Amino acid sequence: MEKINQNQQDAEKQAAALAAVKYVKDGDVVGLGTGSTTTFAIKALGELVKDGLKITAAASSVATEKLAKSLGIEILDLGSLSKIDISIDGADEFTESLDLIKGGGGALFREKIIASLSKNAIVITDASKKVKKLGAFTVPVEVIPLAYQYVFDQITLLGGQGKLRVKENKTFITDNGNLIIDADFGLIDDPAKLSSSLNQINGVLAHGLFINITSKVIMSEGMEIIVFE
Ligand code: ABF
Repeated sequence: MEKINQNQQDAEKQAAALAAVKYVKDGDVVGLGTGSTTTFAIKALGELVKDGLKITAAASSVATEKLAKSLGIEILDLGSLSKIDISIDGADEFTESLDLIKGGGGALFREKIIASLSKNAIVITDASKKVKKLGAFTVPVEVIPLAYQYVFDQITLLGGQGKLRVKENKTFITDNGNLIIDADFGLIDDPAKLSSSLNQINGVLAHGLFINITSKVIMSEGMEIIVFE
């Protein structure tokens, strides 16, 4: 049963990815996110580039950059860009009001910069990511290492339960050399308020609440594509 579900979920991710790629046109600067759903989109873009699509891209992680380059997609220096035409990225949770939790893969800072620069920030997901209220997925908070304990304590004062992210039995270090605290706030009644509170904590580089950033969410459910905007 498990295998069938995995194949079904991959088919949904691929369908959402192909629907998003249709928005990309010649001359676009494309923001590329991370995660398995976005990987389908990057591979589809690679095929289109092979067939003559003229795009350049900015990558939200070292892994994304490597994959894009291997497919012949020209990568620009994110720090030099003042705008991105369209970005395609995934999410861990989303609501119908386009509030997201992202950062399960640890690339939330560059993902947030790319989405913030994008005229059209598209998020692609399978149906499992849609929620009524954010919060079942913990909120990733990227922390400058020397501020770790201070930020941990501030998260506690905000009512969150923080946990230092560990991967393969080692402390997870982001592409930017920082730590991640995964903060459990329970179901979040006011994501915008929590986002603003987290933004004000000195030592927080970024957090995974994406509020008023996303242009549309393209979700696939079974054979159906549903666009929330
Ligand atoms: C990225 O991809 C992250 O922000 C998010 O955690 C992850 C989702 O991955 P997947 O598409 O594999 O579920 O967008």
